[in-house]
Amino acid sequence: MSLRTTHSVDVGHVEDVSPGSGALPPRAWYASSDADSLSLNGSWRFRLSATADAEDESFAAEGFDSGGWPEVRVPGHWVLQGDGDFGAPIYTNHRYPFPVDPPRVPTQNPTGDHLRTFDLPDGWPAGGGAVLRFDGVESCARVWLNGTDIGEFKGSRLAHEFAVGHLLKESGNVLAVRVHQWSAGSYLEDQDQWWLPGIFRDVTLLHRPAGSALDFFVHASYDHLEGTGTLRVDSDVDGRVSVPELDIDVATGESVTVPVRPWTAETPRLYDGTLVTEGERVPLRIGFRTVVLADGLIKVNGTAVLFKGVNRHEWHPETGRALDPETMREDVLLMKRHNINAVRTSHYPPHPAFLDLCDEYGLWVIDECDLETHGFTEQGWRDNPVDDDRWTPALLDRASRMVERDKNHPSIVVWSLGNEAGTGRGLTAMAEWIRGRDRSRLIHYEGDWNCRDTDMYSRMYADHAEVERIGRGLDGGPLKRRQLPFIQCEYGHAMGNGPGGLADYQRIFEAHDRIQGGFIWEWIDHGVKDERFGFAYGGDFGEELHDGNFVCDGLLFPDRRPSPGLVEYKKVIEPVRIEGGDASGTVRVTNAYDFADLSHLEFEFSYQVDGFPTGAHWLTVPSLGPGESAEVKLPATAPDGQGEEVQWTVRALLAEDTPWAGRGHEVAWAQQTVTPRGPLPAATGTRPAADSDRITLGPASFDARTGVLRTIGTTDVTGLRLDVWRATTDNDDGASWQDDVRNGVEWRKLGLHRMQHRLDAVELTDDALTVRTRVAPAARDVGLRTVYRWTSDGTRLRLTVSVTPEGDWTVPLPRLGIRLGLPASFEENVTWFGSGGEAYPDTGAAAKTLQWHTSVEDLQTPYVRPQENGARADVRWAEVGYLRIEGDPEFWFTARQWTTEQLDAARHLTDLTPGDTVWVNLDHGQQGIGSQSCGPGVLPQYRLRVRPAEFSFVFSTVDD
Ligand code: IPT
Repeated sequence: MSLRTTHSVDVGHVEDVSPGSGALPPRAWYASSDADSLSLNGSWRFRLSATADAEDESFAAEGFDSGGWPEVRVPGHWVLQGDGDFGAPIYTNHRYPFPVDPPRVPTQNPTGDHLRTFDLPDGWPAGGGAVLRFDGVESCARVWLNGTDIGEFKGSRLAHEFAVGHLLKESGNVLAVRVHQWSAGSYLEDQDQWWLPGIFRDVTLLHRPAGSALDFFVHASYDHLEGTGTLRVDSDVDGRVSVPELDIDVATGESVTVPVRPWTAETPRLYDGTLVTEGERVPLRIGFRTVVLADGLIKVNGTAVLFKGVNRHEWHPETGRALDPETMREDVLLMKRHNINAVRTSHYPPHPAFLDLCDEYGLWVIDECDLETHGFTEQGWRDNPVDDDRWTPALLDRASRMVERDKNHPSIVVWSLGNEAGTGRGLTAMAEWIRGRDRSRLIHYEGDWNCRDTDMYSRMYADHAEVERIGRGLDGGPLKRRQLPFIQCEYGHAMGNGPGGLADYQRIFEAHDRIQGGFIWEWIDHGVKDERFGFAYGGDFGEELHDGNFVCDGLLFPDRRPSPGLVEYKKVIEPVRIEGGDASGTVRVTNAYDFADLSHLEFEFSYQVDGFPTGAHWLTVPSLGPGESAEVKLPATAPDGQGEEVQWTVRALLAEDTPWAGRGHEVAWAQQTVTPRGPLPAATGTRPAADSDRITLGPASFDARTGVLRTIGTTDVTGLRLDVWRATTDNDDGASWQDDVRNGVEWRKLGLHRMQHRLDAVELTDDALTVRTRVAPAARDVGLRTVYRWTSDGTRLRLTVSVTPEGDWTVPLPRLGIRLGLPASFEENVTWFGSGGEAYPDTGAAAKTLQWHTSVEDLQTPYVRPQENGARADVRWAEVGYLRIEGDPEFWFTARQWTTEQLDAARHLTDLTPGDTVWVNLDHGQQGIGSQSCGPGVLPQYRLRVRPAEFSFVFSTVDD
């Protein structure tokens, strides 16, 4: 049943499960070489109504006066335009933001009437037909041209075409599109993202000359044993296919086999060809490759591939899912530059131009259908459309629109039926249809744990131990599944700080053939640029239901700046492994590509003393084939560090410019310490002296009553004391549905954010000032006996902190170290020898240890929801303003212009403003990060267990 009133506006289709009516059958998406086309993007007149039937259809008639209407940009989402006059975005993860009563939708159904007029350009041919193409409209549209109703459609991220030649006029054409935010289609589009109505992809008028190509299917396979490619182009309209470079000139439908270079994501060789029909020339970009399931593995051109992938939603912080070509290219370039070789187009087919870029630059693609019904999980999957035959035509429409539109892309190796849609006959019908149409690719769907419909076993967020079991074939399951390869279609939830544990996953992936890699969730934070907050997330628009910052879980910040998670991933998946070799001075290099040799790389070698480079050499590495290794002699002998640490660094760099990065771009690297630094000075011998309210010890002064440090040289120091608290990360807090202990929640329950420091004694001896304390939360009997022992040699000040736990600690600590406040003027100058970027125990693979210099401001990582960030690992020494700190052992170094408490309380970056103190944390330990915001927590080896600890720092003053 759908809406029935006496009112005459026709809205029956909105709540109809059918995919629509009036559109042409789906076909390949291509740009003709010679047929005319007219972009109808641009400024359209716009009227927003609160309900689907508020306004009659007279606006679609010729001569309608829309003079008073405001304008919207097409492609675009109206809720992101109009300065709030056009409604606002809504973010929910899986809950439908409307009552679940399929296929009914709310009466309050924002409806945007879009109107524009256009003239045919001069020279638009008189003969032939014309097609009006919509590349994406959310979620349901009815279209009129020159007053004639030409049809309606759903399937937001799929192309829909209408034959309109008979309706076109030379000038004054009136195109009217009524778009409803909610429709029956919304039940099939419950992806975890903002709900963003509008005509968000291109609108184009295509001239279709008589005899033009309709639909065609390029079959280009590769025989890796023979080194030949076989090409056959099946075309609805007969014609010829030529590929000049290969001397190919054959009729459509005819096969030809010639020697070729294959297409792979690593070597994306494309051949330019042309399909010529009587009325049209269509450029082809042909990549020869063969995808099969063989020996239980996904093989391309005979070789098993390892996906080092990401899940990519389309996102731009200002235009939402309306992406310009530059943004799409930027995504691809960023992926290539970060060693990513695969994309799952979560959770819908992307703009077709993105797939062209994947063909061109080389990325394996899992193209996913625009289908998710996740919200039905709230009712135990009852009434799930994928298990209800009434919806099957809509599902098949979506499957066929994906396959037909995208079938000519060599980059697509797998079709995915959709995401999180439970199980049901509709999915089986989709898989059967796809198999019938395209046997040259494999089928994926994560929800099908028995692999009834799929060619691979796929899971999301399986923890390390389970992946290991799957790798070893010990996971059980039906026979069919046991014979299939495994991928993690989502893992490494990149929400806020993290994800942790990626290197551990990668080791497992690489250890077992059955595991063919994974796809990080996800590529980019979907923060909405917002004057109030910098970037807005769920709840910032006053939504009735929302899921907060769960929408910001990408490897890129919303403005596409790489987060430390992306830098980490790049290192973890690097395609060349460089390891310290034997003691005689060698380095072992292994080619971890699946197809490419190493001839495109050159290897730079250098020594560093105290983290400072001493000049570079080239390392001669043979052009190893995939999987091969070599032991290479170091090109120089190590310098004498004279007590300073000596390390080497090897960097694998692009030897030539490539389309995605220039010569010198770093692909992989490794470091090794050759001679460790000498021991830190004991810094003893000076006697502490007390006068009335001060104790002096070498360069330092202390409060005589409390034993608290006041100054070092001329530098005022405030609040130096033990610190165990960090502003919990999204991964510390975990997701509410997680069964495992969520540390962030436990920590707060225990009171670790409000530790009290009880002073037990201030003791002066001949060579030390000792301050004894007990640090513990109210209401609990657990505590940390903490002793600060200060000594000096006259110029340097040494602090040794000893921590002895008391009571029954059942959770790890967030951090263990000291914090201290320094003058705000020290903000500008920070130098350290340690990891360059942010690093925590399980996110430190990319921690390149050198001497670095920056400001406190630039040490911050701008997670959209503020949280613990910016720690530098393995720090030997740091200089903040005039204060030098050396650690024994190495420490984690963090500095901010606000306190941890302020960071913890902030909801957006705009809540944080610099105060008059630079707060520095010097940590002996940090709890790992894990991925519990939607995955496993911190692995045992990265937990900061509560146990006795002792660590020292030596402070001195830097000369200016
Ligand atoms: C999984 C979804 O597939 C994805 O769209 C996203 O929501 C992700 O989680 C979390 O950010 S579903 C989850 C319940 C495992």
